[in-house]
Amino acid sequence: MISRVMSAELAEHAGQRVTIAGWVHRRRQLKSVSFLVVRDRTGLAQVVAAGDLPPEESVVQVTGTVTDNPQAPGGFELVAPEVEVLTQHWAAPPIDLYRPVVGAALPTLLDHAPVTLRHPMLRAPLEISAASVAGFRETLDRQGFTEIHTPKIVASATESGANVFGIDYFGRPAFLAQSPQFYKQAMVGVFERVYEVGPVFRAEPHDTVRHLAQYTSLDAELGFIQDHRDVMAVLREVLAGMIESVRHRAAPALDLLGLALPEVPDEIPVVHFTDAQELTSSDEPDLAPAQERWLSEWAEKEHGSEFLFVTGYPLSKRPFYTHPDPARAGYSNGFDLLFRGMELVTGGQRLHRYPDYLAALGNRNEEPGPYRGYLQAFRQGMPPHGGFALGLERWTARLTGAANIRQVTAFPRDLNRLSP
Ligand code: AMO
Repeated sequence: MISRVMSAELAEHAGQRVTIAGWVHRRRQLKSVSFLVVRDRTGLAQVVAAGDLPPEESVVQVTGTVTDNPQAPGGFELVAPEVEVLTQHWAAPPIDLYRPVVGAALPTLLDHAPVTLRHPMLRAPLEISAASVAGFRETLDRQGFTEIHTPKIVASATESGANVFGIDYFGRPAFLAQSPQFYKQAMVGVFERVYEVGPVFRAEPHDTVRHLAQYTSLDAELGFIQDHRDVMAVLREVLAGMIESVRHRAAPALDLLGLALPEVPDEIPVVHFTDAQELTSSDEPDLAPAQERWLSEWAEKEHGSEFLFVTGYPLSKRPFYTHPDPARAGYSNGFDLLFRGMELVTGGQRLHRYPDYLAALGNRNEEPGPYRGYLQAFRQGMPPHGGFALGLERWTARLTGAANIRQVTAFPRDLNRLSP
């Protein structure tokens, strides 16, 4: 390992001779003096240099004396430097990484993602995303959940067959998993409480600002619940834990983007689907994006909450594994969580008795055959259970105010994009 001090730690080394290493973020050659700004994973460090400076995005190691200068990033800079180029750059970066990104078209940024993601403003959402996942894990670990890893090559669709990618699996038809749904349920029979952070795949036929063909699903599933409200209570804790983790782990990213984190109310407001319809004067069996936006604004106005649960979706609009509402025929114990105008989470209570699964499939004119592997879990006793899935990219987009989910996804996959 190259022995070095990080740019964020310069203050601790005032007056000492230290070595830093990173990328040339910017060079500025003025008449009498030159500056080299070096970027490492913790931030930027200014070097007062002389003579020819290596070009932007070269990798350098600089040894110099730490001196205070209120105008330098972090209030300190390196003087009397020895600059060593570790790796030359081979081409100029497609955009200046030291200028604000305003004006650069999203396709250009995405086409050059391996370089443009180095931009501090484009990197910041990914730091927030990483901190969110750490908070998700931390919260559930504390509550006795076990992390699982389930196959992404599967034999059947879980979330209806329409948007599933088919693949050739050694000559047999197979699918890319749309969700770890069946496996997380099966693993409730093993661990009682499980979660997974992993990629899922959706052959979304439309080019929208909130759909990707591959996204990261934060899934949880737990047994021994009364009904979906127990799942919603766990989700509330998870959201609070994710936000706390972002506050602590991603403070520089929050500062850089000038973001305020949302408050999770002790009780997230809940509206039943039928009331949501009435509020939005709709008789459609599902909520359209415009209705979700309206309901979110309503929750903010009426309840001062940026989060809103919508419960009791019509059973016919939810996947076959959804538990019906025992008190209201035709409605389910499934819920969505809206956050800042968009569906962020889907969850609910599941069926847990084997005959109920056979009946639910029968009602949808589906054969149990393709689900045989899944249904095994229910031939043995399964506790009443439920869970949820949160779309990580949607979360990060809502937190950072990104209008398009692609702005917060390192290498998005969509209808048109397979590279880089
Ligand atoms: P659902 O299909 O609603 O539910 O997905 C759960 C959450 O995943 C996100 N999401 C997406 N994000 C980006 N691109 C997409 N194409 C996309 N599709 C969905 C959303 C959504 O709320 N098995 C159930 C979950 C469960 O009940 O546990 C499921 O997958 O944020």
